[in-house]
Parts: sequence; C-alpha cells; structure tokens
Amino acid sequence: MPRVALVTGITGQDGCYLADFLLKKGYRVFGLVARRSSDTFWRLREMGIIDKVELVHGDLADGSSISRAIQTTRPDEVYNLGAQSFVGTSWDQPVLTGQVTGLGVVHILEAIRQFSPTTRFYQASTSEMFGLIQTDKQNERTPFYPRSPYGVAKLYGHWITVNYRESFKLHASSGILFNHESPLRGIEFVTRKVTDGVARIKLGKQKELRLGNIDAKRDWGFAGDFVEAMWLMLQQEVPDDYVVATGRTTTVRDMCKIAFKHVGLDYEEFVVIDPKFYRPAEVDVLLGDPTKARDKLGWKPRTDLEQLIEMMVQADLGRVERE
Ligand code: NAP
Ligand code: F7E
Repeated sequence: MPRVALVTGITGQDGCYLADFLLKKGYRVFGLVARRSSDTFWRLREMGIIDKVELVHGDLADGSSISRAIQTTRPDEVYNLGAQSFVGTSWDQPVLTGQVTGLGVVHILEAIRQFSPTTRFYQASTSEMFGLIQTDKQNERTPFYPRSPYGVAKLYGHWITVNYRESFKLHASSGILFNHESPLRGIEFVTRKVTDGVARIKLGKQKELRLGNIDAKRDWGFAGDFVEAMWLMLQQEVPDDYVVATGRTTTVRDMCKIAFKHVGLDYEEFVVIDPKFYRPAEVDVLLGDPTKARDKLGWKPRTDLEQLIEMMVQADLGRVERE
C-alpha cells in the first residue's frame, strides 16, 4: 500500500514542488483545493502532475470541510502549506489572514486529534515570525517579533502546533522556513516580480521596474530544495521544529543586480523606487542558521542564489516569448 499524503495549498508554489517530490517517492497524494472562480492549476500543469494528484475540496477557514478531508483521505502525513501568504496583503485583509493562516492550522490539528491521531503533521511556519530580529542569525531558540498580520497569524499557527504536540502527543512538526523561490513563485513576490520584469525589459515589452524597499535583506533559497526538508521532518521518530535556510543574506538591490546582469543589463537604468510598495512595518533583514536541520535531518541547500535567479530569469524569458 502506498503511503498517503494530504497537502493543503497544493496549487501554490511549495504545494506543487512537494506534490512532485512525494509522487516520485511513491506516495498517493491528495491536495486540498479551495473553490475559486478562476483557474489556479497552472503550476500543477507546468510541473506535469495535474493528472497524478487527487483533489479534495475544502477551505482552511471552514473546519467542517477540513474534518471531512481528513476523514475521507485518512492520510499518513498532512502538510499544511495553505495560507494567505503574501505579507503585503495581510495589512489589507488582516482578519482573513488570521482566519486562514492562523486558525486554519487548528482546524487541521483538531481533525487529526479527533479522527486520525497517528497522522503526522507538518506546519509551514516562517522566518517572518522573527520579524524585528533579536539576534544577527536566527535559529530555533531566537525569540519571535512578527511585524505584519501575516507574521502574527503564523506565530499562532506555530505555537498551536507546538501545543498540540505537547498536549496530545501528536507527531506535529513546524518548519521555520526562510524565503524560498522558484520559477513557480507567485508574481507578487519580489524575486519573481524582478525576473518577470527583467524578461519583459529584455524583450522590449516593458521599460522600467517599480519596486519598494530594495535595501531589505533576505535569506533566499530554492523551493525545490526546501520541500525535501519538510518531508525529512515527518520521517523523524520524534517531532520537532527546524529552521530551514541557506545561511546567506542578500539585499533586494543585489538580487536585482544579479537578475539584470544575467541578460547583460544594468539594474540601475531600469529600477524605479515607488513608495507604493513600502510596507507599514518592514522586516529589514533575515538570516537563518540551519545548523539543526543539517545535523539532525541531514538537509542542506543545493542551489545558490545565482543559480536560482538564472533559473527564474530563463523561465520568464521563455514565458514572455510565448505570450
Ligand atoms: P503560495 O504560493 O501563496 O500558496 C498558498 C496556497 O494556499 C495556494 O495553494 C492557495 O490556494 C492556498 N490557500 C489560500 N487560501 C486558502 C484557503 N482559505 N483554504 C485552502 N487553501 C488556501 O505560498 P507558498 O510560497 O507555496 O508557501 C507555502 C506555505 O509556506 C504558506 O503557508 C506560506 O505562508 C509558507 N511559507 C512560505 C515561504 C516562502 O518563502 N515561499 C517561507 C516560509 C513559509 P489558491 O491557489 O487557490 O489561492
Ligand atoms: O518581499 C521587499 C519587501 O514579498 C521581500 C513570503 O513567501 O517570504 C515571503 O515574504 C522583500 C520585502 O517576500 C518590493 O518589502 C521591495 O522586504 O518577496 P516578498 P516576504 O515579504 O519576505 C516569507 C518567508 C513568507 O513566509 C511569506 O509567505 O522585498 N520589496 N520591493 C518588495 N516586495 C514585493 N513583494 N514587491 C516589491 O515591489
């Protein structure tokens, strides 16, 4: 019998990479999908796995649908990747962000507790919980200080996961993942906005690229590398929390430089600062210390930022050319 996984957020960037990873490991993969009026399956199509995953309908904000999904799929492992995940939007829709990104977690944990207590659970926590950083490098012992409604909601999801592990002995782990990107990244996030912009400028379809705070620093890795760490966490005998990061931090400015340089252009000629993209409270710098993930999970990143940006620019050049 193949092992069964239920992935929430399967139509998102990580959901798609994780589903592909699990299918290659022989899992039967169910994906929770929320009803949308327009098509959200482009990533599953691009990855070529749309016909290999089994979709169940449900919404993280609707506990009854989550209970039903757990009861009908009876998963060995649940990966909770579903969220309102865009930090900027979380100031415009703080309550929805709380309901989906925060309370959505306890809907799953409750369903597991009641109907499937041996199911292993992964929670997609985030470096955004560190926010206004309290130490130069952030690890599992660094105090949290979220700076957005998204970060606050994720902090609830993190602690409720820890609490259900301690209260009910669930095999529940939380991966504190730093930014990870890919050609399947949503266009609203800065790396993909830049690589799409670079492709359009190079191919003469756009003249400038408007960005916000390009002095912000992030620890960027490749989503394809990071989903393996999620799986490794659920293969451990004892559930735990892990920081997953590359250990290198780069400004948005330098990331732009890399992307434009890849097509022989100078970013300074095209990037325009637009305060519209500033945030009410910024996370200035993030830098993860993934020592525990390396030592206990045997995980390490395989793709550096230059390779990642090159991969994304190439994918966007292809997309823009095909338009
Ligand atoms: P993403 O591309 O934005 O995907 C989010 C997924 O959540 C989509 O499939 C979306 O479905 C689904 N979703 C949204 N609202 C939902 C609802 N009410 N009920 C059910 N599903 C819902 O995010 P990602 O980059 O793959 O990230 C995956 C997870 O990791 C998220 O929880 C994110 O917060 C967290 N995380 C991401 C990073 C990163 O750098 N990527 C770092 C740390 C943590 P639709 O397609 O239908 O909207
Ligand atoms: O912003 C700055 C912006 O939106 C990165 C999510 O996956 O990672 C992601 O959150 C930085 C910020 O990602 C623009 O102000 C400048 O400092 O790509 P981002 P994020 O906010 O770090 C974490 C780990 C998650 O968990 C989240 O789900 O770039 N920035 N100019 C800009 N950002 C955007 N989006 N657009 C700009 O024009």
